[in-house]
Parts: sequence; structure tokens; C-alpha cells
Amino acid sequence: MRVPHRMVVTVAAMAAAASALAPIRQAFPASTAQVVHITARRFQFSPSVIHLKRSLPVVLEFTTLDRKHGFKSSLLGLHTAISPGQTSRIRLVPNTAGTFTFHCDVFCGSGHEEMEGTIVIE
Ligand SMILES: [Cu+2]
Repeated sequence: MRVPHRMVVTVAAMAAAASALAPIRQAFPASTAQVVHITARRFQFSPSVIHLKRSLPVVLEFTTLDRKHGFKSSLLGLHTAISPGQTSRIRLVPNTAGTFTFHCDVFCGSGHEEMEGTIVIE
């Protein structure tokens, strides 16, 4: 199968953009980090807008109130499953100011496509 040249360029550009925006994942003492708790349920995240400060270590903590969901931000390179009875955590140091969308990547029903939110790094 032939791949159109334009498509190859677009994928490479997206990969470059993603690596430039990827937050730093590093070990740091949990006590120094801001903790943001996020709950997921059909078909929303709460809070749906997450405010983070650049260079400030943060732990994103996820739980679900009903069934399995997912948290994915492609531009920030963040992903975790959110399973019933468990707490999922992502530790990161945001290194790029901006507004980045995230969404649920586990199909969870008729409103799944609208299950999304925004991370604002300032
Ligand atoms: Cu979903």
C-alpha cells in the first residue's frame, strides 16, 4: 500500500510537537507535589478544567464513580486507565505553558465522545 507523502510529513510533525510538549516525568518526593484529584463518571471528568503551574510538581489522582474509563492527553503524552476500586496516579512536572485537551479513551456509552476536558498550564 502506498502512503501519501503528505501524510508521512504530518505524522512526523505531530510526533515532533508531542515530544516538545511532553511534560517531564521524574521522581520527586510525594510530599512536595500538589495533588489534584479527578473523578470520572459517565460522561464527564470532574473537574473538567485542570489548572497547573509550570515547573510545579503535581500528582494527578484519578478514581471512577461508576465503570472503567481512561484519561488520555495526546499532546502532553499522558495516559492512564481509571478502573473501579483503584486510584490511578500520574506524576509530572509541566514544562510548557498552554491549553491542552484530554479525553476518555475507553468506550463507556452513548456520551463517550463528549467525555473530555482541558489542562491549562500557566
Ligand atoms: Cu468514555
